Amino acid sequence: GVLAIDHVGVASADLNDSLAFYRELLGLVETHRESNEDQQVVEVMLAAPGHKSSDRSNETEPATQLQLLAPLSADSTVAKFLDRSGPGMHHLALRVSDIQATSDRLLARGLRLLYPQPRAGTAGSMINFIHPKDAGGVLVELVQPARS
Ligand code: V0V
Ligand code: CO
Repeated sequence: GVLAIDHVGVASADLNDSLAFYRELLGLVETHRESNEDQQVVEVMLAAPGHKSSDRSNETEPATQLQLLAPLSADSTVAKFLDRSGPGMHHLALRVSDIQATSDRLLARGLRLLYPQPRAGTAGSMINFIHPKDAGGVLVELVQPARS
């Protein structure tokens, strides 16, 4: 099942501008940066500083992050998004324990996944996406993290 909200993806036309806003002005902390050739994006992950587990939540999952996305080429889905919609919220990523099991359940209900098999996501994760038309207008990413 779903373990947590893993990240929120924001499409950026200028990573330096976005980092000036989220990192310098608002104080989020950069945790990871990677180019994903398959997706043709550069992505920067940011987290809130001092995120701590509370006794109440008994939380064991890592914090939800912000994923800034900039296109590596005009072929990138993010380039197309920026052309059509401009910068802004792009996708909602749900962390799952077993992406295959979750995918099978969604496919059995007739929802469309974008890829027949999971593909390479950030930091060794496996990712797939639910078509926004089958998810209330939101591009929903499923992400199964790499084993730590
Ligand atoms: C398009 N649509 C969206 C959308 N992008 N709705 C919500 N959120 C978005 N981000 C709408 C669009 O307005 C259309 O609605 C409808 O979906 C179908 O559009 P389309 O023209 O047929 O399709 P495209 O060419 O706009 O492509 C949309 C999809 C594409 C979702 C198919 O963006 C895609 O393949 N995305 C998956 C890969 C991806 O997003 N990679 C970047 C993140 P109307 O106008 O018909 O009503 S990579 C990442 O997150 C990584 C690596 C990670 O986390 O590890
Ligand atoms: Co993502």
